[in-house]
Amino acid sequence: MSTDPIARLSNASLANLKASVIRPAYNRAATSVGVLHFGPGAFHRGHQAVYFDQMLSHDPSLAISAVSLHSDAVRQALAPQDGLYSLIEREAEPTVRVIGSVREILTAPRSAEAVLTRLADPALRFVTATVTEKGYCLTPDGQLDLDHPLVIEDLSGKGPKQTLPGWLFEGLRRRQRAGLNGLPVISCDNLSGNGDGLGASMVAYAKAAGDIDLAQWISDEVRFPNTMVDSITPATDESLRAVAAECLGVIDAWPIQRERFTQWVVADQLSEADSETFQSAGVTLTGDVAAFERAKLRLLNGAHSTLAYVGLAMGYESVSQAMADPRLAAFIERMMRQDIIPSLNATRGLDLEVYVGQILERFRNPAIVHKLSQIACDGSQKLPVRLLETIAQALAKGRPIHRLVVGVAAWMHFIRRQSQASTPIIDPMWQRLTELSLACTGEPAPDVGAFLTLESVFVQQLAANTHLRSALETAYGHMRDGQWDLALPM
Ligand code: CS2
Repeated sequence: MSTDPIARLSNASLANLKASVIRPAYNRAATSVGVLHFGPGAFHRGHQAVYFDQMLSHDPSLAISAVSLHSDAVRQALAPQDGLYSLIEREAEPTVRVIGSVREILTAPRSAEAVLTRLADPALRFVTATVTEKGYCLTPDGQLDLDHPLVIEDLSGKGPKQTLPGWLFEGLRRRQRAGLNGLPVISCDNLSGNGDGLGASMVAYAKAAGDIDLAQWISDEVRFPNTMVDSITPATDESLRAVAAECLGVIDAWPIQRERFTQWVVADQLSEADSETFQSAGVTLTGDVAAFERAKLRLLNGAHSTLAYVGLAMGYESVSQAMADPRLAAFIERMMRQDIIPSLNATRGLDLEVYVGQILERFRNPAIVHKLSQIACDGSQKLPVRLLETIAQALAKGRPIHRLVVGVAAWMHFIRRQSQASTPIIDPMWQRLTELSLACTGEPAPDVGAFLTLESVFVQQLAANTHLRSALETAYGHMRDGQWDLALPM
């Protein structure tokens, strides 16, 4: 074990780490880059990069080139560590492992040519992405937003690209012109039909760029499998860095923490060899991703967002703390079982009632401090797929919505409180949300009416629904008055 207190995690210190640390089970020097990932944030490094770390024992050509679209922070933290970082599974019996799958770290605006060269590398096998919901520049109905300022800039061809579609367009165009094959482009974000949406976006982008031939090539040669991704991954903080230093015996500038549970479901569209490699790492390949994806987005993420906004209003800071409130926990469980499960279809390997129980147990994990404020970010991008689709379906089927609207009403209060306390709203729509909520008075009818004008959150059919408006006003009024017994209807 290194006794040098300032030693960093690196190839050189790997052999001297504490014996309890799990190290890469393959020879890193013998690996080569076969995956380019856009958006190497905490979730990627706690999820797909860990799966590829396991795959590397099976196929050494699947190391990762991690490409940040904007921030240089990941490169600054991990380049001195030869791309190595630690993953701490926060359970009653924690484990610490060093992940070696990231071999190259690029920050796109600084290394545009290197990114495009990697995208056009004949040895590249997969492109993956975790750029969060806002990174796809979509309209409310899931199409590429050609009026998005960054998409307009990328299509103008001036300066380095700024969006995922922009970079993918340039890279796929190089592959096509070099006579290379297409390759699987795998979205790993919490979006409904994430692969279908990205594929349609890429064709639309190529057509908007005037390259009809490339649009056809993308349609014919590039696969965009839908996926579902899941592992609760709280943001890294100083306390985690201290835990990592203690466990490793060296400094890791950016350790990752997550729960032990992890799941990656990918549409069965890979080659036989790649399917075997993915399955060797525990990836589920299926023809019915939609069932898994909708269940996860609506049950886990829908409950998460409801817990975040209601829990913050009730003074809680973390998921497990909010779940320790018996009334709130009972409300969340009833909403999941009574209101969300009826909107879903089970499928082989997915028992919805069992799945709800597993999610609630994961939420209660006392070893995980998952901040409600982290989940509360980007609500304008999250609520449509997590709660509003379920509400729309319930309205269409005549099912109750009085529990489902609670998270939406609580989001409205959250935005109003943030604005009126001059606390920054972390959301791509922060300007519009600030303007709108500063005019809110707490009166349910005008306030709810104002939020319902947000067309990129509430599609017209929902915004015009009087039953929804009335249910939101009722919930909003109870919350304003702190009447939680009424605000959390059982
Ligand atoms: C969370 C998700 O921050 C959030 O919005 O709901 O990141 C959640 O932790 C993951 O989807 C779990 O797989």
